[in-house]
Amino acid sequence: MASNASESAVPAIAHPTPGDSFGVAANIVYHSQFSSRFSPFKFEVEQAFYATAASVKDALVQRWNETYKHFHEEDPKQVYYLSMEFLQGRALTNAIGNLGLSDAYAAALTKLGHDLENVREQEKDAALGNGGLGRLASCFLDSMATLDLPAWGYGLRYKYGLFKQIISSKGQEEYAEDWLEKSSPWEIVRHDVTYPVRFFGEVQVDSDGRRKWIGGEVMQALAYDIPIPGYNTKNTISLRIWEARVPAEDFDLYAFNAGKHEEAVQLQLKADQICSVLYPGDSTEDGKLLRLKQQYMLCSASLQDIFSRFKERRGAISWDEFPNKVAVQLNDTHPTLAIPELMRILMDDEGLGWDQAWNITSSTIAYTNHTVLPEALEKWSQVVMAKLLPRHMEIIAEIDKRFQVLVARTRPELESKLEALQVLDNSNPEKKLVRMAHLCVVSAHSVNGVAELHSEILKKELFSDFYSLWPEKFNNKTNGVTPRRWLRFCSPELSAIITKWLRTDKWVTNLDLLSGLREFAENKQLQEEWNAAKLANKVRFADYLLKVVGVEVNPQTLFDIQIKRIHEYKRQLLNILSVIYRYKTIKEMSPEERANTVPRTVMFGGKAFATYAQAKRIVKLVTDVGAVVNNDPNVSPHLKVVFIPNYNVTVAELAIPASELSQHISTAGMEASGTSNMKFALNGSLIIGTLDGANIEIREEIGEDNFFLFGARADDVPRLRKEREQGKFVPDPRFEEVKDFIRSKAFGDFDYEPLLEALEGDTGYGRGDYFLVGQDFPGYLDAQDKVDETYKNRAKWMKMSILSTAGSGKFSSDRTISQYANEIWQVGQCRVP
Ligand code: 4GP
Repeated sequence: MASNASESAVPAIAHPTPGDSFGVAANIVYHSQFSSRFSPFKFEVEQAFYATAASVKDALVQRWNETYKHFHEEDPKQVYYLSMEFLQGRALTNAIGNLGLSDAYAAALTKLGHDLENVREQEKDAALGNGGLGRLASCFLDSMATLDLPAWGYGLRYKYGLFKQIISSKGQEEYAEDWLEKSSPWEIVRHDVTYPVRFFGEVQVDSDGRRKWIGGEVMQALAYDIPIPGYNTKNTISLRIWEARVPAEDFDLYAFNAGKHEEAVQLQLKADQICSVLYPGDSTEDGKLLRLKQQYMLCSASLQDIFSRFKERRGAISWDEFPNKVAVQLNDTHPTLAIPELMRILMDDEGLGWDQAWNITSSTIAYTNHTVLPEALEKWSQVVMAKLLPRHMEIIAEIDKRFQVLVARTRPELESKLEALQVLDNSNPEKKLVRMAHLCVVSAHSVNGVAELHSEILKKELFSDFYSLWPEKFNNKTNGVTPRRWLRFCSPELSAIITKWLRTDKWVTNLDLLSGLREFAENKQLQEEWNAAKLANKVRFADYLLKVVGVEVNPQTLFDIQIKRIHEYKRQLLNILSVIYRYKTIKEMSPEERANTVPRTVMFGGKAFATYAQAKRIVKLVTDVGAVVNNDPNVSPHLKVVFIPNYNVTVAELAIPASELSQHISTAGMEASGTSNMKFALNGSLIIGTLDGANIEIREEIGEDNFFLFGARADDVPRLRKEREQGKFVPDPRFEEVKDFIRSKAFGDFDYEPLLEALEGDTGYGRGDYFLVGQDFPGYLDAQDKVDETYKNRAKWMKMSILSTAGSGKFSSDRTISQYANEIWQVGQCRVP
């Protein structure tokens, strides 16, 4: 019988859909019985979480299907965001918040004998990221969905993420973080979406001269989709993460049955390694190879997916249409292999010539730089690359060759610098390298930095000669953060106050409206409400610290927080040295003088990269100082020092709303942007900081009177470093005093000498205190004094706090993403009706 369209269409399923709290409760109960993996006789909090998540997922999947159906029908240009990291955190609060179902879910759970607060605690953070770049990617997904952009995120599905940080008497220890232990309730495994991914092998030339990459090791990439709902819209997009695996036909059953068990599962083991951890150690050759495999897995699978979608929508393909339908954004250099991979597919698989393939590739690809730190600018060995990806190495070499020709032809005056500019670094014949950032800059149509200062540094320093070649490629996109997660949901009390005073909740999607708070900044009533909300957030965070970290902190003290990756340039060391100075000062005070100080709780959180010894020493110093200070009965009522272990998105969601002062104190010119500075300011936390990254723009927006500024300017840093090297620097006596105090073993006998020496001698970067801690120390202490003075004047502090929030409108990722969409991607809205 001939089938017609209506017979073959998928029938609509009558699901218990969440609407009112009764419907929601019924849906949760349904999932607790039919789709949860716990005993049906119990309905404990963990089961309640999984059933709730499954119920929310119903709503998400429905919207998600409608969204991609709509995209398919409308066929707009789509953007693909490729990133090795997505630091998603928990999803439940955000999902029900964006769906507008928070109240319905809270009420439904109450009916079922549970409490939404406790239920959400059950969720593990999806920690598929390391730091700012990964969290930015997650904020961007939220904004892309909210702005109704036809978009996809692409990443890898690491089994263990980065690592779990445990603080012991040895300092930081790393353990595998098993976020998938009980599986993630949000993922949809897509057995219908798999692609082969090849490694090694060789390049063969056909009789017609076409090059073909064959042989080697072929694995399979399997897609998992995580739905990303927009706020106040049906649009729900996807974060598609790939898992490497081996199809059954590659399992060597003969070898296995012949007793060669290990041999039979070799390929599976290799596949498992690819998706084990984010940033596996790369000090060994194997480690390097593994990282490159991860990067290629991401690029190859994602591009095949993009091609398959492009082809599906276009019968007779005009390849020149490709850039009108596809925009690919590379989140830093980790997905750079997308460039030669796109060239390879277009030339070898689709038969295009070099010029056509190159035009398509460069009009499609855009690159964001997130750091100027030399050690983070990836360089790969040409030998390793040629072995693992022989065809890609050929293409990269050809790109390099053509780049040299172009420079010789158009800019002969640059020829003396050519070696330093080339994609291939052949300066050391023993160690020839590929400069991934140069490959991006040469190939992409857009290169952007993430804050104004950083983008200027890219143009004037890091990529200055490229800038002179292609000024039109370079642009700035100051970062932003999603106001949903970072204010509306993490601080409901403050949000309610904002909505009340602005008489609208439209600020949640139009953050500029926050400026309306300015006129009330001195209003006593608002100040009182503001203060009460901040205090409630402090109490909530203090409860968490007691429960999870086991430290008691007093919510009446000034909450001073520095949370970010531990790095010398971020200068947690400067912070802790000033804390030590404060400790000494308080210790030497009379009881009357002590009573007059502003009591503070100084909190640190962040992970030190597993192989970064100096950063780990900083963690150890903070915890050692905490142990002494917190146990000193004379000082601890006035000063406490807390290291919050295993800093992650969930901790940030508690810490940021509770913070009154936050530290963004990097050496000027080194922090590309920073995004936690934006989250803190948005939540009314005052900033103590340097003129670095986005601090500069934040200060402009909230007003310089509302920012505790100190430190050298980026322009002065090179001269100051030179003077430091030449021995012209005279340290402040207080700086010397603090170092001597550590050397006196006041904080135990751990060997801090390498840390202290780096403030004087060789840091490994060059001679002497490269991060200018000594230089900025006195100015920092002065700024801290100003903080104390200001805090004593509550009305003034509250006014500054309100003005910080009021001035944060610019730092919404909605603004950032609109700029990417209009100025780089040329992608417009596509809203599900
Ligand atoms: C970070 C930068 O360090 C930070 O300043 C910036 O805000 C963030 O990217 C997002 O743009 N870089 C990284 C990294 O996370 O791994 O390079």
